[in-house]
Amino acid sequence: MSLLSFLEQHQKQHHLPDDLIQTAKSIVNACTQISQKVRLGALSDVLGEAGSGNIQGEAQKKLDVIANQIMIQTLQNTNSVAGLASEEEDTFVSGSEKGSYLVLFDPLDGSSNIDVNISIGTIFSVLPKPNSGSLKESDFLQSGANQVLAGYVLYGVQTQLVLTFGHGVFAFTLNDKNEFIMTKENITIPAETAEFAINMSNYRHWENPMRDYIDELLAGKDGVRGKNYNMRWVASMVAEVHRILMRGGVFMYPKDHRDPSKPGKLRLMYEANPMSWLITQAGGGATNAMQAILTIQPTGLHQRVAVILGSQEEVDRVTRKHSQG
Ligand code: P6P
Repeated sequence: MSLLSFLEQHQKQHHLPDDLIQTAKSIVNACTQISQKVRLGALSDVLGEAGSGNIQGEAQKKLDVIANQIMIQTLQNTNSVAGLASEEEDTFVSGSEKGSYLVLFDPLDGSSNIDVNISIGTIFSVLPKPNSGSLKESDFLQSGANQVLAGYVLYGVQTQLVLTFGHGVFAFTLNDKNEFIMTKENITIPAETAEFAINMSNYRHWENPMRDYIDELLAGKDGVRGKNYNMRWVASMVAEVHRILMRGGVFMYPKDHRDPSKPGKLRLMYEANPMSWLITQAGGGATNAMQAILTIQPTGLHQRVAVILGSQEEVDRVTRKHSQG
């Protein structure tokens, strides 16, 4: 089934507004354009540094800037989109006065992987515009529970779109005609897993409950967990989340002591919230080690958060260890 046929059927089945479907199509259109840039790499002069930085204090890659421009230009020309917020923009960008939706995105997540041809992705989150009248930043500061659409496009071995409107998680693969065709439906995650993803080089910076949890995994079948675990770390959240949706696992980017002002590395609004909604829609769990991520009331567009997400049994164990202190 094509994405267009799926959207038509899903809209009828779940009474989704026309404007939301239009917003989804516009996001996918932008990501298809990004995919065409990404896949050519050096052949289209899109690799390397842009020579600029963003509000996160990060050096931008050329593709970060290109992907951001494609998302903004496409969404600003979409009547249903009232405004957008990007990881690469200091504040929000206004869209159509007639728009009903706010689109928040990380245009290209995993940028450190671009020049070495490892999977990267675009992450998006859609919220309803809460008030009539002129848009303000506080309109974006809604908890993840308010999302009406979320997903990502993974530019990997295949280009895959994964999304949810709150009625299950669906995956689509881009074909040689640049059309997305559904390849998985109603994706679910196993509650148990033997695979974890974390950047182990930060071990010395973690709080004790996180170290204790990881020590248990490393002890394998000789320890309290009674089974051996495998580890993966791609340094691209989209690739990690996709792997977990395909075969289970747990992904962690915990709070650490390197910068006490930052409760984590990942951004709540356009990384943690959309990915947490996908994972929970697929039957998994997602917390900041203390509370469900989707219940966090945002205080800033670019605020960071600790992220523990994936197979429910592991997320529960990490969260329990932190609540016991
Ligand atoms: P580290 C990419 O920069 C990102 O935001 C996520 O996609 C990824 O999971 C994480 O940071 C990687 O962080 O510290 O391992 O480079």
